[in-house]
Amino acid sequence: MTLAMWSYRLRKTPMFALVLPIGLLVVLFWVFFSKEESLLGLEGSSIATHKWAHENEKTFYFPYARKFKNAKYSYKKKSNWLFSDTVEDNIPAGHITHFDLNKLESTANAAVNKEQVLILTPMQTFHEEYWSNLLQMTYPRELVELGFIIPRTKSGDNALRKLETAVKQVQVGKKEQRFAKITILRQDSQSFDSLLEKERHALKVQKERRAAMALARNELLFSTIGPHTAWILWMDADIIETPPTVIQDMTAHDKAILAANVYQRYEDDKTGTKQIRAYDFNNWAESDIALQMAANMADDEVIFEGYSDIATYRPLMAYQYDANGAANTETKLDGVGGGCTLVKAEVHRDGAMFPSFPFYHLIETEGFAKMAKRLGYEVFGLPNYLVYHIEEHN
Ligand SMILES: Nc1nc2c(ncn2[C@@H]2O[C@H](COP(=O)(O)OP(=O)(O)O)[C@@H](O)[C@H]2O)c(=O)[nH]1
Ligand SMILES: [Mg+2]
Repeated sequence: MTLAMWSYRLRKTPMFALVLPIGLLVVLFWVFFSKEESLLGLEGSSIATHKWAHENEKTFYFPYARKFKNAKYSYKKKSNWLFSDTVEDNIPAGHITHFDLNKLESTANAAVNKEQVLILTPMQTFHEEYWSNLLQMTYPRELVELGFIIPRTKSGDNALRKLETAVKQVQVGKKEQRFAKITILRQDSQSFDSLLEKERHALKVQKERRAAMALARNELLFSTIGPHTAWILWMDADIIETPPTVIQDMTAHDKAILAANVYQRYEDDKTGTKQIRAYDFNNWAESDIALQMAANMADDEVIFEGYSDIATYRPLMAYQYDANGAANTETKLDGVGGGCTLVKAEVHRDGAMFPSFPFYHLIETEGFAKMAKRLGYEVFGLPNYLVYHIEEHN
C-alpha cells in the first residue's frame, strides 16, 4: 500500500485513525508491562523493570519480539539506521545473565527481602530425620537451594539412592513446595568410608579426615554458589533437629558468620531419662595458651579442639549453654564447626574457604573461621540456640 492510499483511507474512515494508534498503544503496553512470562524468559518480571547490562553503557536498546524468538547471539555490535547510537544486541533467553553484586544484600530481614539461601550438606549417610527436619523449615522454599556432596564409597552409594528418592518426591510434588534448585555432587577427592564415632574422633585420624572434609566442602561450595546467593547455611547430614525458623532466626542476627550450638539428645543409661549433652567442640574462642602452643609448633602441625591430649583452655561455646538464657544471646568466636553455621555469601565470595592444609595451625571449618577473620569479618555463635546431632549407637 502506498503512502497516498494510506492518507486517502485515513481521510475516508476517521475511525481507522482512532483505532490504529490505540491498537499500537495496547501492543506497546503488552510488551512492556505484561506480568506474564515475558518474551525474554524473565519469568514473572516485566521487561520494563529489567535492568540491561548495556544500560550502564548509555546505549539505547529495544527488544524486538520476533528477533528474540529465533535469537542468535552475536558479539558483533551493529548500529541502527534509526538511532545512530543503537546497539543491536541479540541475546537469547538465559544465554547471558548479569548480576550487580553491589545490589545483592544479606540483611537481618532476609525472607521479606527475598534473599536466597543455599543450604550445603556434605553427606555420608542419609538420615530420614535430617530430611524431615529440612522439610519443616519455614523459610520460603522458592528462595532455598540445596547442595549435597556425597563420597564415592559404599555408604555414599546408599546415601545417594535415599537422597535421590527423597528429592524426587518433593521436586515433582506441588510447585510451591519445591526447592528453587538442588545440586547433588559425587566427591572427586578422597573420602573415608563410615568410621565409627569413636574411630573418626581419634586424634591420629583427624588431620587426614578433616583435610578430606575440607576438600569436599570446597568442591561443594565452589560448584553451587551462584551470583544470586545471599546466604549459605552449612548443615551437616546428621543434624536432625532445628527450630523450623532456623534460617529466619539466624539471618536476623545479621552476622558474617554465625554458629548455632550443636547438642545431642540421649537417654541416660542409669536413670532412663532423656537428657541433652554438648556435641560440637569446634565452636570456640581463642585462648592465650592455644596461641602460645601454636607459636611453638612446626609449620605443618595442627591443633584440634575437644581433645584432652591438647589442653588449649579455649572457652568452648558448647559449655556456655544456659537453659534460662535468651536464645538470641551472641558470643564472639574464633573457630567454628560445620554442624549448623550460617555464612553471608560475600564471606565465601571474598575468598574465605576451608583450608585442607594447616592455616595458622588450623584446618577445615576452624581454618575457615580464621581465614574469614583475616579477611576482616567477625565470627559469632549463639550459645543458647540449640540444634541437635543424631545419637549414634557405637
Ligand atoms: N562428602 C563427604 N561427606 C562426609 C564424609 N565423611 C563425613 N561426611 C559428612 O560430613 C559431615 C560431618 O561429618 P561427621 O562424620 O558427622 O563429623 P562429626 O560430626 O564431626 O563427627 C556429616 O554431614 C557427614 O555425613 C566424606 O568422606 N565425604
Ligand atoms: Mg556429625
